[in-house]
Amino acid sequence: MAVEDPPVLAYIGLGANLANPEEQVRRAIAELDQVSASQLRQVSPLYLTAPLGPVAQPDYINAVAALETRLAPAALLAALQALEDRHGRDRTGVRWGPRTLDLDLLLYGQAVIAAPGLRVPHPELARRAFVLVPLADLAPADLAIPGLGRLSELLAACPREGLRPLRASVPLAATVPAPVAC
Ligand code: A4P
Ligand code: MG
Repeated sequence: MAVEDPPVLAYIGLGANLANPEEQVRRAIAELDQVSASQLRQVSPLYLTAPLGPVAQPDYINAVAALETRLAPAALLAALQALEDRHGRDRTGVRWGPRTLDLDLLLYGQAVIAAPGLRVPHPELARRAFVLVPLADLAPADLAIPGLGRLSELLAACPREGLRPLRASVPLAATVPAPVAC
């Protein structure tokens, strides 16, 4: 297994909307710290977000974690997919359909990767408030997102619709029917 030296700071997007999503995400956060050659550095608050996708499905719980890792990108993706599998992830459904756990490699340091099975920065990152808002909870506002601009600029261009901190008292569906993509 390839090993980076010095370690790289990667940002991981977590999403779940099936089988007790909050528990799925909280457990996955603890499990990220167990990924080999990696240490969990920071975790955003959890957000309740309106689903983005082609089918009707429950609201999501989303968060972002900062993981310091010595794994190479492909090895890190494999570890994330193994973790999804342990959460019963069913990959046979429609793209952007409901899932027990989704772990996306959003950023891997300043790397730009365009391999068939791995694209970094994550291709949808700039269009998703449910990624940008929790990412901005952790990362500096002037973080450069390779090829896309500064985090603060992406955030300013993306309406904060369709998400709210998990503990907000009003149910999301009652107030935020709008899509979460921008
Ligand atoms: N892949 C390529 N690049 C990456 C990357 N940077 N990180 C490949 C992770 N995977 C990457 O992913 C499909 C393939 O993408 C993988 O085999 C991997 O090699 P998947 O997780 O199996 O399938 P998916 O998640 O349905 O597809 P995709 O295109 O990754 O979807 P997204 O972008 O993950 O979106 N609505 C809300 N509110 N919150 C959400 O979290 N998530 C999605 C899924 C849809 N709607 C959502 C949310
Ligand atoms: Mg995914």
